Amino acid sequence: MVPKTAISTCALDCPDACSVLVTLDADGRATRLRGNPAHPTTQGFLCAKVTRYLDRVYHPDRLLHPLKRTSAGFERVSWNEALDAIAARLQTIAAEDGPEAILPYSYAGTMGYLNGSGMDRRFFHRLGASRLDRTICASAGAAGLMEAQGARLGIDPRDFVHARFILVWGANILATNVHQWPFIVEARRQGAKLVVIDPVRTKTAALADQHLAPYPGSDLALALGLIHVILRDALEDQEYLARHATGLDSLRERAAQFPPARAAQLTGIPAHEIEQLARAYATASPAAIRLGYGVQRSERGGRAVRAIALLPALTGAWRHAGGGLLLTTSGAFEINRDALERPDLQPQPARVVNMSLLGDALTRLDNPPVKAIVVYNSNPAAIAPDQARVRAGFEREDLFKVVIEQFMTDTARHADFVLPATTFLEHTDLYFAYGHYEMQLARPALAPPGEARSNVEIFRALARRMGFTEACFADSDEDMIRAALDSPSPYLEGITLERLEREHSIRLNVARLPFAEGGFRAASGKCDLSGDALEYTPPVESRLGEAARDGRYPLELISHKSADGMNSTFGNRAEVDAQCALIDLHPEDAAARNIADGAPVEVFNGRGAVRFTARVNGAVRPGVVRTRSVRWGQNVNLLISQRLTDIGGGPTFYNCLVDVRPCSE
Ligand SMILES: Nc1nc2c(c(=O)[nH]1)N[C@H]1C(S)=C(S)[C@@H](COP(=O)(O)OP(=O)(O)OC[C@H]3O[C@@H](n4cnc5c(=O)[nH]c(N)nc54)[C@H](O)[C@@H]3O)O[C@H]1N2
Ligand SMILES: Nc1nc2c(c(=O)[nH]1)N[C@H]1C(S)=C(S)[C@@H](COP(=O)(O)OP(=O)(O)OC[C@H]3O[C@@H](n4cnc5c(=O)[nH]c(N)nc54)[C@H](O)[C@@H]3O)O[C@H]1N2
Ligand SMILES: [Mo]
Repeated sequence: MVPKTAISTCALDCPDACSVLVTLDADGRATRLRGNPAHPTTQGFLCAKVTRYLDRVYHPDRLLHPLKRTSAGFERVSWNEALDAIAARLQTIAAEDGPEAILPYSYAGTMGYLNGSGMDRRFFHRLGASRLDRTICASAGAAGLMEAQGARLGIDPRDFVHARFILVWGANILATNVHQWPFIVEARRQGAKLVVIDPVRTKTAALADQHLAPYPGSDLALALGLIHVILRDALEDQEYLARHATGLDSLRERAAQFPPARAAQLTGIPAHEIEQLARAYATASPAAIRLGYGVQRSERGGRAVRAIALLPALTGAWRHAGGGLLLTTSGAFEINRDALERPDLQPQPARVVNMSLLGDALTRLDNPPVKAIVVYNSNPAAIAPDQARVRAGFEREDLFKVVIEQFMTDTARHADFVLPATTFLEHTDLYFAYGHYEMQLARPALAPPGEARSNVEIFRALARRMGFTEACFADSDEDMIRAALDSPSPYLEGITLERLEREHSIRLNVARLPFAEGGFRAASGKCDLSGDALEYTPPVESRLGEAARDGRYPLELISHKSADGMNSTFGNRAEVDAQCALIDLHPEDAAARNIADGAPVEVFNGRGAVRFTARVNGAVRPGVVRTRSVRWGQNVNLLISQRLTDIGGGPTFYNCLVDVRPCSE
């Protein structure tokens, strides 16, 4: 018999949002995952971690039944018992402390709308729970991009083939966005030059024509240095600017303060290299910038993104196929959020809690204090900053904890009830993407294992037990998809459930050249160049910042993503864990501390100390150390502060001062 093939969509939090072909045997068991060759960006291949995703689906440690914590450990209970007990406890807390004492906590464990921001949102809105500001990843960059462009749109990833100059800025394409890489390879085959700006010599940086390594969090100064040279040498596109931009004079004033010599002192990149890069970028055409999220995980990150996003407007790069900038495509997915999430169900607008400040929320927040947390699509005990405080919160005996999970994560271990969740291969969902413009629908390819249920089913069932009688709590998956697609946005015109059932993946109606003729959506309708807000002072927690003055923690720590991991999702895999246990030091820093390659070390600052194995190599410059994130258990986030970004309320994972000392095995 010919094996059956199902079409699915990878739901991991990744720009590529791949279309996946699932081979099934006669018993309906999946035997293989492949990239869909018919999908315009997946192009027939998957990353290494998703190629092996079936190991996760069929892993012996998959959670298969609801569990309840008892003094003797976790005990298996029925769904009825678990849901009844959870509903009763939430009702009591809502009655005694007010519903804002209940906090939902979720991020992008799945990028599906239904399981990520569907029935769950309806449930918490109706309950009147605290609302979660989902800042942990991209909110600073989104705020910066919105200030500049007024829209979270960018170059179609496929159009990078047309570029003749590609600037990859704070992005590790080969680790976190591999489906972008073939388009860059093709452009280079046709003569394009590739420059990477990254404090770390990543694999992507090592393969570039040129690698510039600024000090962490100094990108705003670098961008202003580049703008200085472009304006000084009159390399701007005056015609484009006259028609599609405002605020040039104030940008000119700001950039005047950042001559290459000053930018060099602030960023650690030699002045002549700044001059050279500015000229190369501004005179090449088409010139593409692939901006990653690395830049915006720092104290000046939001405004750095804003300044970088001005470059293609300044040079008129947006006019050309393969010119412009890509940070995200997510702004094109203008679904009907109100219909999907139903904020109108709130009894009154509830308070908002910033997810990046979870440690404080669980240990310091008052009026009311958080008395219950319901976690799904996230592993905050591992991934949130200031881990000691987050853990102290989860260890509170008076905090009622519900965790919906596929595996027994750090967070799940703390739970009063653990509920088993399906994977993307086992439930229906509608998917957006942040690295391409395809909307996708995936139906279950596999039956759920054990008693696992989708988030949608779980919140539907909880709503029933709470006595929520609104019709939306009885919506089927199809009802919810139709509600989401029922949007006045021209981008979604003609995209229906029926078409998605047939085609699986449909490109939104976004122009291939989104800003060639203006089309910016900032308040002025133009690209906002004004430089007033683009003031640069070094991040507090950086080598030139206030926190470095006493010299106690002289090293800047970056904890970017691991190629084989997905934040903490694969933290149960030994090889991912082993990678995240390494810390790279420059030979000078290692020698000064008597640290040999392979030695056990402690990385520490005022927030705590974490053990790693030292790697002494050329991955970083002196003064910078690097680890990959995020492993389970005590990890790098113990060292990270809860300080927020300049705009967008994001975390500052990549502005972190530490020192390193040898330790015994
Ligand atoms: N394999 C894999 N893929 C993933 C993920 C994963 O964990 N593993 N995570 C997914 C998620 S949640 C996201 S948000 C995306 C993010 O994907 P990326 O945008 O690639 O994000 P990061 O790995 O955070 O950072 C990218 C690069 O920025 C660099 N960087 C750090 N600080 C600075 C700085 O101050 N300036 C500059 N110029 N560069 C800096 C880092 O060294 C890193 O190489 O990837 C997604 N894809
Ligand atoms: N030091 C440091 N910390 C970081 C980062 C960093 O670069 N450095 N990156 C930050 C970034 S960019 C992000 S986005 C966050 C990510 O942090 P999280 O959003 O917590 O992401 P993951 O660690 O991947 O955890 C997702 C969890 O969701 C579960 N899951 C997946 N699908 C489903 C489902 O359908 N239902 C349910 N109930 N659960 C599901 C998975 O099993 C997994 O445990 O981490 C942040 N933390
Ligand atoms: Mo992220």
